[in-house]
Amino acid sequence: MDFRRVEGDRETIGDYDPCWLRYERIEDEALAEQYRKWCGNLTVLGSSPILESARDELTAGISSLLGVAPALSRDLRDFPSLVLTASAEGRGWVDRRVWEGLDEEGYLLKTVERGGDAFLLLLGKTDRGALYGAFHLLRLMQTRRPLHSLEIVENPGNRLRMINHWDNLDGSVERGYAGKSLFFRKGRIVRRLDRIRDYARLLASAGINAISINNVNVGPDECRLITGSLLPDVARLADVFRAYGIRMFLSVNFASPMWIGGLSTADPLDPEVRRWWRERAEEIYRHIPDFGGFVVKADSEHQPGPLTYNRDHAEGANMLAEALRPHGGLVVWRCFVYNFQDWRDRSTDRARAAYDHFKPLDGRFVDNVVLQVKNGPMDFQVREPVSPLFGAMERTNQMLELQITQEYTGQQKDLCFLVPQWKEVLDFDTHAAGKGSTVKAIVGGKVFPCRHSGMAGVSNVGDDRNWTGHTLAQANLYGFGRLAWNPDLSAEEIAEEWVRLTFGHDSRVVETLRDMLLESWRVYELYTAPLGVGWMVKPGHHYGPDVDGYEYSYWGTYHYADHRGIGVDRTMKTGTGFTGQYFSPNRERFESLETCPDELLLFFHHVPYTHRLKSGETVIQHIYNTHFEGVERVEDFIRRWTRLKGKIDAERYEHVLSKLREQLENAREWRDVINAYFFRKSGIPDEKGRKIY
Ligand code: GCV
Repeated sequence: MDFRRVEGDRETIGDYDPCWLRYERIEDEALAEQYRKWCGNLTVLGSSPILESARDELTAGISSLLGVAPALSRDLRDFPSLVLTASAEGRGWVDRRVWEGLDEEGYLLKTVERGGDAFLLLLGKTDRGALYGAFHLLRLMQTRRPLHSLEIVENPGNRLRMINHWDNLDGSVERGYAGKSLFFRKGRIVRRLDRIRDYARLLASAGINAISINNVNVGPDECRLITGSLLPDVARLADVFRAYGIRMFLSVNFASPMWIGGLSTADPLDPEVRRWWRERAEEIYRHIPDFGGFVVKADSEHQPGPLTYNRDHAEGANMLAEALRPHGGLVVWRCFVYNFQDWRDRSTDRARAAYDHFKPLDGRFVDNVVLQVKNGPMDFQVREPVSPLFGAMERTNQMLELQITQEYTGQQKDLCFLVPQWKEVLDFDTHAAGKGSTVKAIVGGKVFPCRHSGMAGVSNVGDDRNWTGHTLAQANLYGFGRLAWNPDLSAEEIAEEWVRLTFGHDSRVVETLRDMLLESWRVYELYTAPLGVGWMVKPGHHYGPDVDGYEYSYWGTYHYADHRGIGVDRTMKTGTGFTGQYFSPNRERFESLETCPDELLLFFHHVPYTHRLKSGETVIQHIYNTHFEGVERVEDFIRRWTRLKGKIDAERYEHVLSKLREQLENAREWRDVINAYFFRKSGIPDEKGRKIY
């Protein structure tokens, strides 16, 4: 495949996939002609690096889609057909209320009548809005939508729309399944920035506005990122992202004052420590004036933190926030903390940990701290309930953390489109402030008056030619960005949009791929851990089945399967009391066996294998049925995919086919291991008499 593209006056030759920014030539000449009328003369009013990016994107996209480059001008007297601006002149063409209704990153796409003529106005509230509007216009053409009579007003649903990388300075990526880091190689920052620029384009086109580039597990080497030794290079990366409206963040190690500052303590109340962080912040901002802030994993999985000094998370986070505050920076403090529980106590429940640690601190964090909460109380399992922390801290900024990289969901070998899962999370009603307090409303800042909130996704990107290991996993990156911009989009809309942008408009291709994506999370769940119990993965790398392979508990196993039954009793009545962390009526719904949803049954309850689900099946029969079905569904994916032969370029066709075959092997292994384990444990045969290995 030739990925040579002309972008504005620059030519980028990337030996890598353009993903959803392919801009393939529109073959319907009549439609192309209509588009040319609107895109032939582009006038740009104003100038800034971001506006230039928007202009370059329009120029490149239009040239590629329509076969002619727009004539560029800076003067309205040149009879533009398209005006790109965020300037006062643009405001004159719109209703005052519309203008005032635009958020900082919002935009308007509107057909404006002028003296018997008409032109298309692309007006951003700021330059960033104009850039998002440019991508929107290109998307309209890529998806073959009409451009006449437009009146589109868009504001982002989340203020922070962030990507978290878990990249290490040596070039490796923790939980990365797509090659090496895009940013780092052998202890240094990469020199060539053209691929980074294309990455920034991809992210901005999906609506992302913030990025942290290094792993939250920050080693001594990575501490250098906030020192003069690497900051000039970090600043080069920040420049590239800035031109696409993306602010740079760095993950920091709480013990940095000791590791690289020569201090004997990292106690957040120590004046020397505070001074050290203030000086670090000053130096960072000298290099990167719009630096976003720090992402911090503290007192979690061997990372140091304030608890060592008998200080709590609020004292730790506030100390860093104080250093960043004069510069407008944020502290993104992660709530993935489950250390300091007494694991020898058999009633200890990791699911309780984040809430137990953080809820008592509500109101104690300063307003440039945001707590970043994983979607579930455990760790990105194929199915878990929503974390009860959402909405539980009404005086604290909160954001949602999702995992785009597929650590527990097939590692970009298996197809698993995660947008349907994320939709369930976003639409979950916490009832924190009564009915309608959905997660999306909370992290969108609409329920409690928080200054900073939004969504972060752990990146699934590496330097593989197709960026994401599995080409179809690009849909997860795209889907995360689109949902962060607009959490009300449906999974169906996002899937179809991504397929059209990435694979074109052949109806068989669109339908097959869209449906495969939409089914894939459920299919993955069918052949892996059943009914919300989670894990059952091989320890360490977390791919493939190992029912007792849970490595995080003192007692080894956690699912409590014996010859009678399985599941974790997290009820208030007889279990760990975790259900009590939810607001009513969720608390009662999960507490009761009668109302607990089937798919989460084993997360909340310990039941005999003969327990009947709402579906009418027993638990054991459900396990057998789903595991046989999971394999059949992957076989069906392969059949459906092979019918697309000839309709998709050979490279991507063969690549996906080989991934699906690998997935089938994995699904078979899961089926056999899980079914055999539970047959032996329960002694109950499959009522359909199928062979269990
Ligand atoms: C970056 C899980 C992963 C770890 C990851 C951790 C986290 O435990 O297995 O690799 O560490 O989550 O989110 O901090």
